[in-house]
Amino acid sequence: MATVDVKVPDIGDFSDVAVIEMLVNVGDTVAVEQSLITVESDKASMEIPSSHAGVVKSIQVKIGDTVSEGSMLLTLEVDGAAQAAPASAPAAETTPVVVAQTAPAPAAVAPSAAEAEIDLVVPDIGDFKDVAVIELLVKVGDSVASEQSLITVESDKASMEIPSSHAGVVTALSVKLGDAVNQGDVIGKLRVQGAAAVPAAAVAPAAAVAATVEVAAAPPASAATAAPAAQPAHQPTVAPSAQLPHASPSVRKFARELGVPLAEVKGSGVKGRITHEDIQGFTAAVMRGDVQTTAQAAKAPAASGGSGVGLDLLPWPKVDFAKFGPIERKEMSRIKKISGANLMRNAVMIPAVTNHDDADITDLEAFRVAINKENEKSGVKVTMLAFLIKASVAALKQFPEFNSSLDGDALVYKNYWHIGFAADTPNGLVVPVIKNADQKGVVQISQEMGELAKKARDGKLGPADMSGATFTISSLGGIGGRYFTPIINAPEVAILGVCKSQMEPVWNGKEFTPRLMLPLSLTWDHRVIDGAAAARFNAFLGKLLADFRRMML
Ligand code: CAO
Repeated sequence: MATVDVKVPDIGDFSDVAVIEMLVNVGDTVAVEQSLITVESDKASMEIPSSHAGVVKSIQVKIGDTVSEGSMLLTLEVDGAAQAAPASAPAAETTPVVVAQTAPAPAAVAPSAAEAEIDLVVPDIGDFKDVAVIELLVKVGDSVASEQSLITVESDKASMEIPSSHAGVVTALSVKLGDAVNQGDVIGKLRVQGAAAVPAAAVAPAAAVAATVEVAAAPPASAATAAPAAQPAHQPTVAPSAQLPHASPSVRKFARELGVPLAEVKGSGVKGRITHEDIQGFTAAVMRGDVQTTAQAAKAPAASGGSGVGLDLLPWPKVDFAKFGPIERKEMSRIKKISGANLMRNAVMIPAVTNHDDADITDLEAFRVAINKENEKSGVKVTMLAFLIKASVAALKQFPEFNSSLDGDALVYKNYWHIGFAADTPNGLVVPVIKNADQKGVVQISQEMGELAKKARDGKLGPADMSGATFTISSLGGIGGRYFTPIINAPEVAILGVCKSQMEPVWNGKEFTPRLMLPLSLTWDHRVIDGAAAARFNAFLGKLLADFRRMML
């Protein structure tokens, strides 16, 4: 067995593009032209194909790395025939799979009006002529966003998603599957409102529409020797290799966002192509328990004894909101999309219970105010949250299962105390982590928290700042509210929610006295923790906060 270094081929003007997806692992067998990684520039994403067939021996790049033409990607173990091909030449002959380009907005728009109907027109699609419509991605009545894909067309070399030039409601579609279209053809009509109803040139002269293009990789000359006989030298197919699922870039992206393994989805489109609906159907089937992904099957406990009934939920309601009044559609931020998927999993998969309690922080708050006054010049403000982090570490040491994680049927107890805190940012919620909080004082914790919160607001937190937490605190104390039910940040097993403290009359056995009471809401995973332990945890925490001297005991 010989080895071949696979490098980034000629990728045109793109240099220093970021690796956003690894499509193979060490040990995988790859075919010639099979996509290895996806890279993304500010204009396009692109799949980089393999110059040879073989088995992946080592991978030299990871997600987040930047690569250019000639960058080393991986080393393949190849057989004799493939080895005969020069190692560097085939790489230059492989064609990356381009997944997004821009083209000028083509729509001819009706004169200015509050509401108007415009033609949906095929934009400049380069040299492609008489390309067949292979997929209708919208139907009459659908609300579409500007640049949302409307149809997929396919030539003998490429498939391409034709985007909408405007946001609006589709009122007519004048093409059907199998029709051939060219640049300038009208494919439907769109009802647009407000500014969008003004002619496109007047609104945004430089407006560009994204045409998503997936170019079929032209097999290298060496493929004739290296490729199996069943694969002809020229395969006018959209997918980069027979081993990769046949799906358009937006469908691949959709599957990635949902965590759907594309290779396990059966395509119902033309030539077995996987459609948006196939991904939705697969997800629904997994949720119902009708289908199990390979990863789920591998993780399923041997003696689960489950009925496989699943959630069997109703489909998500589809409402044309534009029917009832003006609407505006905005993509959610990246952070919201990622945290949303995580929150959904945690909310659905964890049998969570929340215990509410109050801690008397009258003396602690007086102490906090006093030391902040003393240290006014230091620039570091000690926050209540820093005391809560310190007190939580003491409670976690007292009740170690709160600092554990589930691993199958075992509990992993962590002998380190890294505390995450939820931080509200303009782009959404993030959870930076104070590492080794047990080894830090309240002043240092306050200082680090200030720095991390600033980094969070500036969008500069790195993965290392947000990983490794063993327990999380979500404080809404600076904002308000009484109690809430925070969602556990898996694989942690508990989270403490804190609301705004307020003066309350508290009975001391003889009389009501005004005390500053802090509302605590502890959510815990009932698979790991029992209600009694949760009540004890809160009581212990309350005692520490009521008299911080207990921290020394
Ligand atoms: N009770 C009463 N007042 C409180 C308090 C509490 N529990 N906690 C903080 N405060 C006060 C502070 O003392 C401060 O008052 P001063 O300005 O008069 O000193 C003010 O509220 C603002 O505090 P803060 O929120 O800026 O600081 P913090 O250390 O308490 O919190 C941080 C920092 C990053 C956690 C916070 O800014 C934040 O983002 N909180 C939101 C977290 C969140 O969204 N959680 C929900 C997750 S579930 O969706």
